[in-house]
Amino acid sequence: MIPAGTSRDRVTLSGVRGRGFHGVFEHEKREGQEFVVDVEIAVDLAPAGRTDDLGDTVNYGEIGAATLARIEGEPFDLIERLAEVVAQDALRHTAVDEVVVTVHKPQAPVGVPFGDVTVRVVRHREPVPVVVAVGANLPHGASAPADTVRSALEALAHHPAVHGLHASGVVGTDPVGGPEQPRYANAVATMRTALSPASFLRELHRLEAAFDRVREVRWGARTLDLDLVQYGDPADGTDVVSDRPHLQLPHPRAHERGFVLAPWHDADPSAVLRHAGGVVAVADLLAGLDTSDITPLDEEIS
Ligand code: PH2
Ligand code: MG
Ligand code: MG
Repeated sequence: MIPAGTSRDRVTLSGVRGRGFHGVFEHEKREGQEFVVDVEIAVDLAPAGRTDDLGDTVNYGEIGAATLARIEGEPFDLIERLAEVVAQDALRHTAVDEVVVTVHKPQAPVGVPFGDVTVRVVRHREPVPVVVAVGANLPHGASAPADTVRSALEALAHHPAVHGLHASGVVGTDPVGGPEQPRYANAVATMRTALSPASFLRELHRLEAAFDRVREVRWGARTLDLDLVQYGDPADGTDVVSDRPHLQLPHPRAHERGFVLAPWHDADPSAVLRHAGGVVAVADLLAGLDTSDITPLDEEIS
């Protein structure tokens, strides 16, 4: 099944050709032959359409170089295997939700006159754990910040691309940084998603917009803030590290923020975070902080 939220936009690179040594027969491994590969990538193109920034999309030159390297690289018996590794390479890009790879082997030893032989694989991401920090310190309509935080957690839990959401309790916290502003309601939730980091972030921004979030003053008061703290699991090295300005992972300040670490520890006492070149326990980071401003605002939900 295609994960909900997967983009219908596409970047397609077709006819990447090179000489490779893939094949079951000894003469194929010895002499080689031509392989042609098409790569079709599902990636939300709206950000790049807006910013005109190559970093917001997938560079087709990079895809081409990686594909040719696979054609010319380690010989496989099967073109199924060649298609698989090209697809898995493409899925490593933070913007890619899904990829379709077609491998053509026009000179294959088929034994009859033929036009072309192809295999086509469709691959999407496997669900990974993600951590989201929720904050609010302005009323949204008649809703107090703590209720907005609860509604946002509820909406996230019901998002079709989100599975197994587990939320902390909501806490009251002193504002950190920015201008004079009211105290915050904060919470953290862990969940799983098969969306790419870029697509998941877009869904968070959509949810912020649904709560009339305006992006104005940095660190200023807001009706709702949803921050992607971590994507993937640092304990097994599957977490994504990114320093793109709009996709900083892990969140660059999470390690020093009580309003993130305290509710995160509440949601997942064994949580770990990649920090300062290593993997550290959230519990240990939290132990070094003054959290006297942090007060529970309700019982744990969900
Ligand atoms: N968010 C900020 C800046 N400062 N302080 C608290 N206590 N809670 C927040 O969620 C918060 C903040 C920027 O996102
Ligand atoms: Mg924030
Ligand atoms: Mg934010």
